[in-house]
Amino acid sequence: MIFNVDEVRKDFPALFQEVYGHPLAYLDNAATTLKPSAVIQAISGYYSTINSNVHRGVHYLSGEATAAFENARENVRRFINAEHGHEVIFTKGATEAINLVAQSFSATNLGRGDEIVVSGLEHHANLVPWQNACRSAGATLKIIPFDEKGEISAEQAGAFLSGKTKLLALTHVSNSLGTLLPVKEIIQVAHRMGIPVLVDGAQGIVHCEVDVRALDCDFYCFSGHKIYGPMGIGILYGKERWLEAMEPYQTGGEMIKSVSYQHATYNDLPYKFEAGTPNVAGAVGLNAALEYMEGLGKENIHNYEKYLLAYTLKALENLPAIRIYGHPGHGAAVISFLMEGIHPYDAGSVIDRFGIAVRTGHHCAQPVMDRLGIPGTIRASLAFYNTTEEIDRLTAALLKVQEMFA
Ligand code: 7TS
Repeated sequence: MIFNVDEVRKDFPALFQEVYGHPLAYLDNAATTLKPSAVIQAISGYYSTINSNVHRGVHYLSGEATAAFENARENVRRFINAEHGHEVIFTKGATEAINLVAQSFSATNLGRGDEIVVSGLEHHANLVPWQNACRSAGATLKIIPFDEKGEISAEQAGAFLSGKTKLLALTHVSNSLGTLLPVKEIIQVAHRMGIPVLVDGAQGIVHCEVDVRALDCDFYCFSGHKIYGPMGIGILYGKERWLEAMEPYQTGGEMIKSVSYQHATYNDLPYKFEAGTPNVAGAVGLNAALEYMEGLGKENIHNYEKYLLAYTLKALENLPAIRIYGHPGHGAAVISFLMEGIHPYDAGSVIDRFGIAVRTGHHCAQPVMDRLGIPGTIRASLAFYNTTEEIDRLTAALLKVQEMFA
């Protein structure tokens, strides 16, 4: 394997700490990833020198801040292969990006009797905003159920679309079960019916090669902090024609062209959707994260993650009385499981004492857990800095849990 994980780990200072006397094994990457030094230095460098507002002053540092911010936008554009830089909107995260579309798109496109369709696998961030949009418009929210493997086929998805559907919103990769949805095929089905599609890429951008033009999605969003960048910055990609036709999400400074006491005209894309002082340090940090990933090679990263996922699944499958939820065959590096007769919270607290960070609970996907008839799961989510030794420590801890609760 070309990927030298021991070398890569040196780039992540947070890995070198002890928790309860054990070296940290961080397996909660779907919640947020650790940051490489390059990102930490980029943020610190921004505040140590440039630290100016964008698009405003004529002074030197303001120009530097604007250049850094717009350079970050251009690199995000390239990273996801968007056609135009102005199709890339900075938000504070995936949640804000989805709320932006749910409010602005719905304001002009959603009416009484219309329908929004989402998948049954969604994180609350791609469900609750649509519940609200439908309630406000008098529209109906329809849910595409997932099968017992946690999967949804393009055919199943298509059956829920109709002439009433105004938008389909679905996740690229499920954060609770790890399922990788066939989004490209689903988008083709929706487009044949003239229905735009929003893809929640909060997990997908991390584990998949994302090309928004090849996918032909109408919207794609993600959070910086899940892709080794800082918290408080995220991206909404939208096709120009949709963004042009949408109302601003928030109003105030930056997003205007001219203002009188009674009226305002709005700025062009992307600024129309970026009211107020943006998170410039966040954009600079995100840019550093994307450059860092490209330096390692996205393909190398994804291959190593696949290897680690296969290793983890095998290790877990070999343990007694364990049930894995979701279908590992079409999964990304997120594994949800339960141990027979043991509540996930009990297991999680014991595992924590071994310095192993996993998430337990409903993973902000309560309807998924309801559908499975379980209170929650234990979730191990992997990143390219994790090792097989850490997985071995996890399985040893799980055996301990079983011993304790036997
Ligand atoms: N969509 C998906 C698929 C997610 O996994 C998350 C966060 C979000 C949206 C929201 O992202 P945010 O950055 O705006 O909060 N998922 C998780 C998780 O799985 N554990 O903690 C956060």
